[in-house]
Amino acid sequence: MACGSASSEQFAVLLHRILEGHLPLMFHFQPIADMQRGTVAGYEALVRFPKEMGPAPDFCFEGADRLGKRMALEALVTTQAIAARRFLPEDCFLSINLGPRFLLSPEWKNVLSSVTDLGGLVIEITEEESISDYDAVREAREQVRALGGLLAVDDAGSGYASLKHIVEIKPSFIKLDRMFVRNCHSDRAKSALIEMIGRAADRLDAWIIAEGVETQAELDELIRLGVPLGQGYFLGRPDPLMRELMPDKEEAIRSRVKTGGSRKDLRKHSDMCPARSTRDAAESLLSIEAGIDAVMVVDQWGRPIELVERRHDPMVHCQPELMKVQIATGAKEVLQRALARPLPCRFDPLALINNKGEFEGILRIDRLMRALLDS
Ligand code: G
Ligand code: MN
Repeated sequence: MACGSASSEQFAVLLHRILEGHLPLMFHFQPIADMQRGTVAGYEALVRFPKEMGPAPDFCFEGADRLGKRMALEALVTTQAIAARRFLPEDCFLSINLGPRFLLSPEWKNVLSSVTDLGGLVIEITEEESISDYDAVREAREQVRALGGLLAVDDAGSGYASLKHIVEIKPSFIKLDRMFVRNCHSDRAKSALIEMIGRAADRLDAWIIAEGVETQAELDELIRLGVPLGQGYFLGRPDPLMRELMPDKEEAIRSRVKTGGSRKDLRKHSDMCPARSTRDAAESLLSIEAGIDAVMVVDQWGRPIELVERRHDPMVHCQPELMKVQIATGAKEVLQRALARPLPCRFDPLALINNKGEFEGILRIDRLMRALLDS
């Protein structure tokens, strides 16, 4: 048996028909909820093979592997998943699954050569295969970033390798394995671990996505711990359509965030700041608008690159190393990190970014200090 209920021969025939484009692939989309706002932040695309091949996609990929067709199958699935971005509601990202071996394969390079951008795409590196060449993975991460995409480490904590993946790959998202989430409200060891990984994520400017949220009690605990994103049957099942959250789930999040008083949102301490796509354009805006004292240079996906500020001496100052922070990071944590910078840039403003890595505003050290003193 190659996979599920099909015989080896049947499986090989079905696989061949898929790869030839004669049998369509289906996707289901599971919402990933913003656990501060009660909205959908993104969707994970989950491939669904024809029923006769068996129920679980993993078995089908393994079956394809045995036939020497895994890379071809991953290329097809990935290409179609990337194309599904056209169905995305505004301001949402699409998360797709990729094995590390595929990420380093010529087949992936081939997929990349046929796309012009990866804006709005998150690539989850799955944990089932080990990685021997992290340099190559970092290079692939940079290629993805240069095209506007972001990387995630999937199922973090499920095997010894995934923690190593986090340290080595420094992804933008860490998907916390559902093993940590199950009963996190009643198991202090689990909530302590979630908190610890959350703190590590803040330092990496990464977002945590809690997987496998199945109950209200788990959701409440995750919100209390300040986990920014969540996914699971309780919040929404995989569905052929990219659906919004049910109103009762939206309310479940919003009411908890209000009563819990744990809402971490740095936007309330931030200042608006115009953005331009080149340093020249930023400097010229400063020279003509006397009322503006800082302009952010952003890339084509709106991600901050450098801040150009009006100063008395010298007249214009460009930060060598811009510090970026996520909206849901605690103000105290941010200050501690900012003040650990070398003296010449210790008090430079920080760039606030959302979960797509886009620039939201600047954070000034004096405002943050005042907010903490007043709290
Ligand atoms: O490893 P990965 O996170 O990509 O796994 C996604 C799988 O997890 C999908 O097959 C999806 O159906 C399943 N899944 C999604 N939400 C939940 C959940 O709340 N509980 C469990 N047990 N499985 C889930
Ligand atoms: Mn996944």
